[in-house]
Amino acid sequence: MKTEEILRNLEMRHPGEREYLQAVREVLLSIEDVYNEHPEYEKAALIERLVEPDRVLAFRVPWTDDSGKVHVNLGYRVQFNNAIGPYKGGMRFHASVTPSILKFLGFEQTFKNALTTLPMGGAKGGSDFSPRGRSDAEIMRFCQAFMLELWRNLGPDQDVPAGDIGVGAREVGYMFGMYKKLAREHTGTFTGKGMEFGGSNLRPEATGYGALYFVQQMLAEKGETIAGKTVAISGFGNVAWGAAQKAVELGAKVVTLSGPDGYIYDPEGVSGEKIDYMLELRLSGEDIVAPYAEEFPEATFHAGRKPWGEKVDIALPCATQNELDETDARLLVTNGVMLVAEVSNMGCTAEAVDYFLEQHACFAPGKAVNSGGVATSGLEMTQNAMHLSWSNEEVDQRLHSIMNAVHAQCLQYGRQPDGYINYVKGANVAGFMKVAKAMMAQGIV
Ligand code: 2IT
Repeated sequence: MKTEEILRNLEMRHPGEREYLQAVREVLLSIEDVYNEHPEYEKAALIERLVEPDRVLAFRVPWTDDSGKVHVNLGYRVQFNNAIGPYKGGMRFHASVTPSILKFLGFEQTFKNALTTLPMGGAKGGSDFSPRGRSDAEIMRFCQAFMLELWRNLGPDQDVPAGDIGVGAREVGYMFGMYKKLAREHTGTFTGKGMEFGGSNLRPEATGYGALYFVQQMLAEKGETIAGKTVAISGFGNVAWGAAQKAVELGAKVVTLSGPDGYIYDPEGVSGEKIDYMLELRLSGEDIVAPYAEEFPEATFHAGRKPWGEKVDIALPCATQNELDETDARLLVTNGVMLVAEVSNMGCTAEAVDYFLEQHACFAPGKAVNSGGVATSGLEMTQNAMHLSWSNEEVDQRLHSIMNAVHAQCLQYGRQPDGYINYVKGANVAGFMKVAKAMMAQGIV
């Protein structure tokens, strides 16, 4: 593959789109070997077609705040690839959202969704709107204005959004409500819906639970179990919450959480009411973790710092992209970390990932580890299409077997001749092969 040439051309077309170029580079380097075994891919310009989104919808979103002031935000939907199913992926509302970030997320989503074994294409969307400090009424008006523009491009067999950072059940509810009114249909066009109107049991917990099921598999490969291990978690949102719950349930001790303001270290472990308190922290809308140490004085707050300097057995980045860099990776390895699993999308910088792989550390990438979230969204789509609802146990059992299948695919393509499991390569090659075969079968479109 002319990897460097493809990347250079991409960089010329999309200068400065750092996160997008980072995600594409990682995948292309991983798949070089298998790609070279298929000369027909080159003739079909498969890579050139795969790295560009099918389309990017961009629009302005005008809305009025509680004082009557009008604001204009930017809204996007990146419909990346629908070779294996309808476009599927979350919406992110955060001040940092740019086309580059949504393109990286849509690209990652395409491979992640392929790994889930379910028929879902890849997409991502969102806005640079920040829900921080906004009232419920303001958030509703923003969601409605956003949908007014986007609704025609969505549908249960077309494009099915869900949540991501800044978009939870409340925002999905407001967006779905407006969609339903405009489209005059009640279908599964969003996932992560409320339980009363088509949501799936366990969807809120699924990303974190699935990540821990995946971690259990990684540990089992090493002849280890999670019971008694100490765990550093970053973030305190929906994903961190589910991960903390399941880690504690499996007998581990979660000692950190973090926010944009710093991290908390709790030597007694984040469990029970402390996990419920994470929901309160989130509801405050302030996006800070410091109040945890006031509520639970045994914990200490470390302003402006990340939790990766703590000595732990397992590190689970659960906050956002590029939150763990090479310095952090070196610290973790020096402190004897046994396993690092990205639960956030592209949680580690490219340099951190390279370092983990060089060190033969037990490391797995977000597109495999966090795929339980979108997989359960896929289960929500199935339930909606069948007009029924599965029990907690049924969804959990399906989620569990999907995570085992994702892990098995990583082993199939990631096991190196020396026995080391390169999960990055495994996930990228497995996801790529499925999408590539579907694209080849469907001709030049
Ligand atoms: O990054 C992700 O996989 C998500 N935010 C969930 C996407 C989904 O459609 O459930």
